[in-house]
This record gives sequence, structure tokens and C-alpha cells, in this order.
Amino acid sequence: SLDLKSTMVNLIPKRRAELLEIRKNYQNLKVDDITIGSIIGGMRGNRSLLWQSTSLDPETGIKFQGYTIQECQDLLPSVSNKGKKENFLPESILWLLMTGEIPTQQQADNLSKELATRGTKLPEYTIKIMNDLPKNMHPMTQLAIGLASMNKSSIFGEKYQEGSIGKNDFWEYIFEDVLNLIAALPQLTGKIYSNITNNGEPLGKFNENKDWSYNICSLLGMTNSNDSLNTCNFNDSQSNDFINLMRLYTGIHVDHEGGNVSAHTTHLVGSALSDPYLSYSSGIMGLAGPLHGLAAQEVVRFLIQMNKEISSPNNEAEIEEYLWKTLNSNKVIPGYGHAVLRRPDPRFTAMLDFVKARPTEFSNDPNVTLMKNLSDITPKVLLEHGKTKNPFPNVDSASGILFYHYGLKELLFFTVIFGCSRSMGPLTQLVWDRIYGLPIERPKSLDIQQIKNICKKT
Ligand code: FAM
Repeated sequence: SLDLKSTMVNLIPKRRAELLEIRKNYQNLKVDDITIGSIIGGMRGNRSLLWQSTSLDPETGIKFQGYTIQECQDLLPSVSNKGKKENFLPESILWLLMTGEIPTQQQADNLSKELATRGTKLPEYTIKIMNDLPKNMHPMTQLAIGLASMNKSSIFGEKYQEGSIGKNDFWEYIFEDVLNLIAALPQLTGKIYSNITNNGEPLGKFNENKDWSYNICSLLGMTNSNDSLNTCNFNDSQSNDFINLMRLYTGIHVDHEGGNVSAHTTHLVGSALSDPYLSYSSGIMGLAGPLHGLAAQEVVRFLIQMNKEISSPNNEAEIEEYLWKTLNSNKVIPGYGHAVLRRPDPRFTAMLDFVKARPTEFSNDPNVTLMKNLSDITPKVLLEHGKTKNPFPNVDSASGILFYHYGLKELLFFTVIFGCSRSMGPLTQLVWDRIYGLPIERPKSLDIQQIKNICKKT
């Protein structure tokens, strides 16, 4: 089928039967051991969540329905009718996440058009709320508020209140809400950026004939087309590069399996049958934390500060000294390490490849130069330091500084763009949670006395 919903409808019976079969035959099969260490250590490594669309391998990194980032770049459709290859569309990866199948160009184009049609306007009450927020309010708070406000138009919420739908049909209304939510994100993001940089006045126009990432860029005022209202200084190639950076960034941040804070939160809140707007708004609150989505901003601050204190971004000895100074004052090196990955993050490599493909654009940017040099020097220092399980760069090492290069200087805002992208994975899962009819999550907690009793017994 050429549209996403009918494709899903065709998949559902087989997938439901598959899960039913597993539940029937293997209900009591043991998967993992829970240790005292994992209870007090953030449940690291406990294999205890069902997550359909992505899986993170410590060595090879993220796989989207089994496809690596490189395979996605080779196989997923980009914008059609372009002579030269553009980055694949996040819409293509959304199709892949939802269905497990690589979309055809036509399917990707249809989904792109569907999102543009659904995303033409924000609800009036959301616009009013966004207008009334303090213009200097944290952008992630604005995003969470904007999303939560839209639960007023949740189709699932309305049908549930009416009592008119049965459990087997929940997914269909969740699906509608999910597509409407994802479609609204370019407008909401543009509104937040205009609040923090332009006193709430629009910076660009929504173009129904363009893709989702293009509309994020145009609403930020960051294309050189007529859709951007401010005087952006991009030439044609910079404008096109920035749109492709947005497609790349929002294409590779969609999901990082189920246990990370934003994904898990969305899934957990959704398990109470809170609608997708409330569930993802909660996920956004988690993404706002400095150890999660806010890390990209920390990296930019770190790079700028280091560049102020060293004589050149190519001075290896001074860079090393700066890193040791940071570590010795008990701070982390932002953009390095990962809870699961044990190799350089392939998402980082994809961003670095974007830089390498545009040497004239980036060679005179001292921050980008320092970012590249750090990726060689920091792992050596972190290894010698000896604490970090993964001394390699994660995606946040590169992403923020590239936005900064093109003129996005509001560091707190980067995570909003992360939030646009991250909607796709966790909300896909929310649709599948309801297809599978998964129950409310309710792990058992233990107090210290109960833990001590368990310890005494051994
Ligand atoms: N610099 C210095 N020390 C680090 C470090 C870094 N980049 N990464 C880890 N460590 C330390 C860590 O603080 C811990 O020390 P203590 O034993 O004293 O508590 C030790 O090394 C072992 O930690 P780990 O097991 O290697 O990492 P965790 O799984 O506990 O934490 C991170 C993972 C990502 C929170 C951690 O590596 C970190 O704080 N990195 C810097 C912040 C960052 O880049 N976050 C972005 C994560 C990104 F992928 C995302 O979610 N967007």
C-alpha cells in the first residue's frame, strides 16, 4: 500500500499473533538476573523492555529495524526530483520504524506530504499559550508545555472519554495523534525559536509542498528561500547544506532503543493510556537533562571556552592539558562516553562525514577544527584516566557545533531540535504498545531494609 496506515493495518494480524504465541509458550522463560548492583545502578543492562524498532549494539551502534546508519544512507529515499543525492528524509526512517520495511520513493513522498498536510497549522489555543509564555522561558519547557497543551485535541483522548472504542482499536487513534504530533513539530519549534530570538514574531512560513526538515529550517528563518522571512545570509549551497544537515540530524536521532530516558519515559507514561501528547511531553522533560539531550549544548560551551584558553585548536599539548584540568576538577568531558556504546558512535561518524564532505565551508571554523581534533585526543586521555567505560565520542560531540557554525547560537535551543527527531522512535513504539495491548508498567521497588535483608540471606 502507498500510505502508512493501510500498510500498518496489513502488518498487524501477523505481528499480534507472533506476540501471542511467544506469550503462550514462553511466559516463564528466564531472560536475565537482577542484581543488587543493577537496582542501585540505574538498571544498567537489565533486559526487561519490549522495544520494536531499534536496537543498540555496544560495538556497532544503533540499528534501525536491523539497518545501520550507513545502510539507511544507502537505502532510504531522500527528497525526490533532485539531480544530486540529498540526505535521506526523516519521513523515510519513520516509515521504516513503523513498518520494518524500507519505503519506496512514492511511499516516502506520500508520508512527507501527509505530514505537511497535517502540520499546516497549530491549534489556536496552543498558539495563544505559546504567545503568553515568558519569551526567555527555557525552550524545552516551552516545548513540553506546547505539546501537553495539544492533548486538548487528542483523538484518542476524546474517543476514550466517550467510551466508544475497544482495546483492539486503541492503536488506530494513537496512530492519528502520533502523526498529528510529529506533523506539528516544525511549527511548534519555529514558534519557540521566534519566542526566544524574535519576540514571538514569525521567522518563516510553512510550505505545504516541502518536507518536514525543510519546514523546520524555513520556520527558523534559516533558508535563503522566500519561506524564510528574516535576512538569512546563506548562499544557495549553504542553504541547501543546512537543510541537509537538518535531515541528517533529525534522521539519525530518531531513536536509540527503549531504555534511554526520553524513550522509556514516553513508553512508561503511555502505558497508563495517557495520550501521545502527554506521553511525549513527559519524554521531552527527560530529554532536557544535561546527561541526556542537553549534552550537545554542553559540548558547544566546552569547545568555545577551550578555544579561549588555548593558543590554537591544533595545539595538541594544550588540548591535553585542558582535558586533564577538566577531569582533575571532577568534571566530565561532555560528548564522550555512553551508557551502552563501547565504540565511537556511528551517529558521530555520520556528522563528521558531513564536515569532511564540505572542507571549504568548515576549514576556517576553529570550533569545528577543535571538535575534530578532540575526537583523536580525548579517547587517549580518557583511557589513561581509566574510569570511563567508553572513551569515544558520542553524537553530541559534533551536532551542536555544526548548528552553531550555521548561525544557531541559542545553545539551549539545540535540544528542541533533538526533541523533534526523537519523537519518531518512542511514538512509533507507543503505536506498537497499543497494537500489542501491553499493560501498564509497574516494576516492584525495594527499600533499603528489604535490600539489606536480601544481602544478609547470602
Ligand atoms: N568524562 C569524564 N568521566 C566520565 C565520562 C566523561 N565523558 N563518561 C563517564 N565518566 C565517568 C563516570 O562519571 C563514572 O565515574 P564515577 O565512577 O566516578 O561515577 C565512570 O566514568 C563510569 O561511567 P560509565 O559507566 O562509563 O558511564 P555511565 O553509563 O555512568 O554514563 C554518560 C554515561 C553518557 C552519562 C557519561 O559517559 C557522561 O556523563 N558523559 C558526558 C556527558 C554526555 O556526553 N552525555 C551524552 C550522552 C548521549 F549519548 C545522549 O544521551 N545524548
